[in-house]
Amino acid sequence: MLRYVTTNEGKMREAAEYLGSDAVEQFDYDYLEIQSNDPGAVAAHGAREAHRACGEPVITDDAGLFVDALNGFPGTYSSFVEDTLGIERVASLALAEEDTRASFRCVLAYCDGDSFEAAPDTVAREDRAVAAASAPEGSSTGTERPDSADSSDSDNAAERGTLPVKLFEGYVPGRIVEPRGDGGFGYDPIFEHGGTTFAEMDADEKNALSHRGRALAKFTEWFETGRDR
Ligand code: ITT
Ligand code: NA
Repeated sequence: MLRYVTTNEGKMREAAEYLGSDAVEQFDYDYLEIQSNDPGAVAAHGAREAHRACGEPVITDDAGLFVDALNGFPGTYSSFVEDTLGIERVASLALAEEDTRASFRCVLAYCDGDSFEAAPDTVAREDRAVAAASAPEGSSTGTERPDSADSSDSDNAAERGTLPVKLFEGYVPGRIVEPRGDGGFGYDPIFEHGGTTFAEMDADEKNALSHRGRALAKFTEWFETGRDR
């Protein structure tokens, strides 16, 4: 069975809603997160570690909120900033700016120990163009590559570096608002898309347009159509 590696119940709810609760189960494993402003690098590193820990096919999910006027803050540090500042203070910082545009990004990393033959670039071109246009410099999303960040932190660096991982990215633009709604999780109450905050949507509505829903759609298409191998 496919394992969704997360300690976050909100992520798991959305993944199970999208993939079906009999197709995926939670692997509540707190992998060591590398420090990087690239969510793809964080997710890829986690997927290798989680696969090595359980031997089953795994997906990791690294996500974050990127506020344009704050140069992409809190980005890959969204979890730490949610715990330290809290979402209201992030909203205050963003709302002090003239430009309140922001985006959510999610990178899913799949690893089952098998290799993938196709070109390793799994991020759709059009999405990348959108992300590049709006994301701050230096935060461009990864596709699979030899992880330089992986090579120094483990005595199994060589093996870890060769375990193939496939990445799927989702991106959604929006803007920061005062908190509204009590659904969803994390930064959902302060993120508005099309006049509605993510916390005002149910999981189904959010999946239809969210960063995670878009990444899950790409994963599903690949997973169900031969996996390029
Ligand atoms: P795992 O690493 O165990 O999956 P986490 O919550 O630490 O759980 P991240 O490292 O990816 O996950 O941190 C993501 C942060 O962004 C965290 O503060 C989440 O609450 C927030 N976040 C992620 N996806 C979100 C979403 O769809 N809506 C609102 N906030 C989200
Ligand atoms: Na995390």
